[in-house]
Amino acid sequence: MIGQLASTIYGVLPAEEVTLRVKKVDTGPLEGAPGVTREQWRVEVSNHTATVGFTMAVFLPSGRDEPLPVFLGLNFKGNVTIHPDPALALPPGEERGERVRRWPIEAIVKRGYGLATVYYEEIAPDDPAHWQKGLARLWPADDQADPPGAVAAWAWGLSLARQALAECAQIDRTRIAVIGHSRLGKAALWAGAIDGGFALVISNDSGCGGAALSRRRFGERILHINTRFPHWFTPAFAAFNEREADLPVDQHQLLASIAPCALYVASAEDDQWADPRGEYLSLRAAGEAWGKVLPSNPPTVGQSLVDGRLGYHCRTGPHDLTREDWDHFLDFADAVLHPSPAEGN
Ligand code: GTR
Repeated sequence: MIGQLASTIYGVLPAEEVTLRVKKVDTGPLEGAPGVTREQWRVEVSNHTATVGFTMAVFLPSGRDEPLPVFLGLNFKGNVTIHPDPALALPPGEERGERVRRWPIEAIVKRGYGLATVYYEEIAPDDPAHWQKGLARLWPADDQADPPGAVAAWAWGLSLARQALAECAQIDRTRIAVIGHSRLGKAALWAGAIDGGFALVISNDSGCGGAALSRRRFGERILHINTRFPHWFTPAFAAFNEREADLPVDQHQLLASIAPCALYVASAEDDQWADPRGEYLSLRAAGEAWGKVLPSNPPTVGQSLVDGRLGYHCRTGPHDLTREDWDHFLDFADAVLHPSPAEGN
């Protein structure tokens, strides 16, 4: 199944041997957040031709020795935007702390998790002319059949970031969750499919090319996405522009290929572009891979449905990653990753 998803949609990752070098370049208390330690890691990925690096910001409960579960996600605007701490320094030009509301670091840490994040354009610039200037520099230049696109590059970056985290004594390598919103939700899902090392995959409003069924032809369609973002998928995907019925695979098979890892899909009611119903039906159709039969209709808006290692909610409001979404994710993660919350919580 993964082979067909790769050849039709995401592209086939070259079988490149790479080595990782991880260096902690900064550590200290997170400003204004008692009990949280900030770290910045430089991760260098090399093969025989080049070395490409990225900076991962890691937030951990201070003074804890036992290995912790951790959330890993790419961010849209730079590590500097997820918290106002002046020590966070990437990339230049962005507004410090501008995206704080999407990353409730203190709440996550209080509940006994770490959080790790990388700026997605450091993995692959989101630009049709330049996306290959990131990690894709490590891929061979020769024309391969079904070459990967930027979503696959972001997913590969998540997999490498997971491997870097797995080497850290403070992190429990068996309890790493990957989370992504929107295009980064597509990348999180593909990361969960190609890398069996995650314990939990969370897709938030990932829509077309993510959790939503393409054959429903609702909201964003393959023609839209391939026209606006010609660099996201393998070129062969464009053959299905306005031909969804002919697709040999659909997105429930992407979700199914994540099994037996725990999976949570989240939608937003006003985000019809991402087809909330299509996201739920896709999860339902994938349920068999976990031995689950989910109800025919999604749960009431604002409530979550959890059945073993599968979860879903649709909240009110627009396309976004909100505190309400995180509260559901944390409740689900508590059930599948069993953190030990910080004392006094
Ligand atoms: C939209 C795109 C969606 C989604 C979103 C995002 O423009 O149509 O597929 O990826 O961007 O990532 O914010």
